[in-house]
Amino acid sequence: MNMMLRRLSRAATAGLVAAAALTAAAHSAEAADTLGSAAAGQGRYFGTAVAAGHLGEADYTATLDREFGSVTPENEMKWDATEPSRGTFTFASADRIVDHAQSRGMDVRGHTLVWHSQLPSWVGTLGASDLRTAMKDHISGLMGHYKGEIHSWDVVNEAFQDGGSGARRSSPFQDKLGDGFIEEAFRAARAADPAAKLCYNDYNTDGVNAKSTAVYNMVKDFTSRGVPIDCVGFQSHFNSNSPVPSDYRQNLQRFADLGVDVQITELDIEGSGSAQAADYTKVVQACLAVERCTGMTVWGVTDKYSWRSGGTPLLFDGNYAEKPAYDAVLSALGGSGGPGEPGGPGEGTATCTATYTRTADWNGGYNGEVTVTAGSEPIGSWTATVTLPARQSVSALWNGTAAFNGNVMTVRPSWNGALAAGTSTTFGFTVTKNGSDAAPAVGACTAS
Ligand code: G2I
Repeated sequence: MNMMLRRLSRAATAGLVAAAALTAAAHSAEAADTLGSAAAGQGRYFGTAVAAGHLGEADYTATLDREFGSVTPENEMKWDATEPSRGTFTFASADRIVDHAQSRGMDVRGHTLVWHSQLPSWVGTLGASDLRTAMKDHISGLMGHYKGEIHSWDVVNEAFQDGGSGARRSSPFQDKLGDGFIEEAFRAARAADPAAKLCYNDYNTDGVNAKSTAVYNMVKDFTSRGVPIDCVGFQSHFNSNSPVPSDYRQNLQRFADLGVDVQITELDIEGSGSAQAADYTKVVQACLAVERCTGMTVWGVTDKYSWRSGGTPLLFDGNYAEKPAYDAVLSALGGSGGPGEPGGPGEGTATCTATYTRTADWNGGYNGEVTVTAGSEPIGSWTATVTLPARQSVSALWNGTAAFNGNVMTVRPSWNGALAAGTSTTFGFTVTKNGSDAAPAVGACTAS
C-alpha cells in the first residue's frame, strides 16, 4: 500500500483502535484456557515479543494468535529499523506486526524510542543541538505513525548502568545532552501520542538494588515535578546468575506506590522442568499481587527463536509444545475456572447491569459514559450494547472495544473485564450529533 494512504488510514482509524487498547485477549469471554484469556480474567494483559520474520510460519502464528493478547515487536520498532538514515522512516516490518496484531484483536506495546543500542551510526555523529532535534524528530515520527495504536511505549530504555553506583549509562544522549535527555524524551512522547502510556524500561531493576533505586528516584522526581511518565517496565530476564529476586513484589509495589503502573516487559527465565515452572509462578504471582501491575510480556513465543535460545527460557519449546512453565503460568493466572468461567465462582449465574449518563455536551457532540456493575457474583467479562439515535456517530471510545452493526454498538471490556461482586467499571465514548441531540439507548448487559 502507498505509504501516504497507509498513514491516512492509520490516522482515520486511530480513534477506535485506541479504544481497543489493552484488550487483553480476543477470547476473553470464553473459557479461560489460554494465557491471554486467563490474564484478562485477572484484569491484566499477557503478551509476547514477536519477530516479523516468523509470522509466515504457521505454528508460530497459530500459537501467537491462540495464546497472547498483546505483542511487542522484538526489533522492528528500534531506531536502526525505523530511521536508518536521518528523516527517512521505514515502517514495513513494524507495520506487519501491528497489522497482524490488530486483525486478531491483540494490542501492541511500542519498543523502544530512545536507547543506546541498535542506534544507526549517524546518530552518534551529531552535535548536542542537532542530536536533541533528531531525538525529538524520531519520537514524533515513530509515535506519530502509530498514534492511537500503541497501548504503552518504552520511551527510554536502559539508561542506567549496572553495578552499585546508580549512575547513568554512557550513550550519545547521556554524554551530549546530560541527565535531562530522559525528561525531554518523555515530554516529546506525550506530545506525540497523548493516549499512549509512557514507560521507562530497564533490566536488573527487578529487585530492590542500587540500580532500581536510582530509577525509583528518577520516577519520584518526575512525578513530583509533573514530568509525564505513566509506567515502569521491568524486563525480567532471569537465569542462575540473575535469579527471580525474593523482593520482586516489594520492588514492583514501591514503584506502584509512586503513582505509576508497572509492567513486566521482557520476561524469560532460563531453565527447564519444575524449577523453571516454579520461577515463572513467582513472577506471575508477584504481578497479580500488585494492583498496578497491568500486564506481563514474555520475550518470545518459542525457545528456538529466543535471544537466549540455549537457555530454553520461554513457555513453548522448539516444537511449540507447552512446557511445565506454561502450565504453571496458566494456573497462576487462574487458568480455566476463573470467576464466571466453567468451574469457577459465578459459573452460569453471573449478571451485570449497565446505566448511561451524558458527561459532557457541546454544539456538535457529547460524551456518554456507561457504568457496568457486576451482580451478586464476580464476573470475568461483560458485554453491553448502546443503540445510537439516527444520524449520530461515535468518533472515539475508551475503556472498551466496540463492534458496530448499523447504529448498534456492542462494547466489550478492554482491560476492565473482571469485576468483583457488586463493583463497577465505566466505558466512555464521544458522539458526533449530526443535528440530533437525542439520547442513546443502553441495552441489556450480559456477563460471563
Ligand atoms: O537483549 C535482550 C533484550 C534486552 N532489552 C531490550 C531488548 O530490545 C533486547 O532484545 C534483544 C532482541 O531480543 C534481539 O533479537 O535485542 C537484541 C539486540 O540488542 C536483538 O538481537 C539482535 C541481534 O544482535 C542482531 O544481530 C540481529 O540482526 O537481533 C537482530 C535482529 O534479528
